[in-house]
Amino acid sequence: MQENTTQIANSVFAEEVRKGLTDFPKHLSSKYFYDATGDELFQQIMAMPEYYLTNCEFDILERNKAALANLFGEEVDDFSLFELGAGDGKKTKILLKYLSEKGVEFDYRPIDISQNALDQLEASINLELPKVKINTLQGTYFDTLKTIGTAHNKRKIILFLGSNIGNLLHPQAIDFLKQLRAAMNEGDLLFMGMDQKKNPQTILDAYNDKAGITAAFNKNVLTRINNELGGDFNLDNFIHWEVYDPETGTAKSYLVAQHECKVRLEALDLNVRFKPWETIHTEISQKYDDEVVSWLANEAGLSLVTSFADEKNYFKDYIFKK
Ligand code: AVJ
Repeated sequence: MQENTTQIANSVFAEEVRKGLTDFPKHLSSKYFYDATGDELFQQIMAMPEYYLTNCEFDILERNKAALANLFGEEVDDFSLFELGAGDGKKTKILLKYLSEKGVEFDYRPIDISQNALDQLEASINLELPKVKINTLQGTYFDTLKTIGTAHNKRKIILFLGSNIGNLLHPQAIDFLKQLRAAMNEGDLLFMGMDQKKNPQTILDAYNDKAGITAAFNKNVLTRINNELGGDFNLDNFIHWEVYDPETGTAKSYLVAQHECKVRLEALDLNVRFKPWETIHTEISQKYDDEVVSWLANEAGLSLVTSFADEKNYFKDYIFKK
């Protein structure tokens, strides 16, 4: 079963890579950054001083945990806390700890694409917060939304932290929010972290750190292609490049070929040519403001309940209802 799922996942990866590298201009999806190495690199990114997002959201949760516990538990005696893309749960543990110390009835249902991440999260929760009832679910956001469903018999609080939604272009984000809405009942809440527009230099620094961790993270997609699809990308021929458009709030990551080269992808029986300075677009990290957030919510049929910001207004967590 596990093997089967892996094979299907591999063939989706293979076909998306074929499509992306034969398109013009070339592109690869940022969801393929995350294997064991990519997870580790992302942990390092979250610990970098330039990557302000994590600290900001950590502060927001820390300072508002009591208010959040009230909102989540309001008028119900039990609820389920779902989390999409839970990762290591570092930020969520602030809430889990507070709720469990206050004796609030709830269960925690983290969802992640990585079974490895879920296993580690479950082990650490059992150790650090043994009173928290945890139920892990492996899968993509889209698969698991169906599982979350409207049939769930308790109030659902759906957490989607870290501005993970920023990987989606607005039309995709609206579509995703619509699917979330469809999984919600009256009274359910969606709690979503969304990184804010700010000084463009601050954003560029966060996505182009001096130590080169983000560059290594970006190039990890090429390493995966080399390892999993028999590729022979020379990583040194590619540079990490970040641009930010302050008008649209879109940060974009590229890998840029410094020299002409030919890459062989054995598993796809495919040869790919790069001209000098040809690009592969690998990620978008969208930045928001209140107007854009209201527009997205409105398009998806969600309404804004309230929001929480850090002191610098770098980052906001929004609460939506159906
Ligand atoms: C996990 C999508 C929120 O876009 O900020 C970090 C990923 N990419 N540095 C982001 C990422 C480069 C991150 N998200």
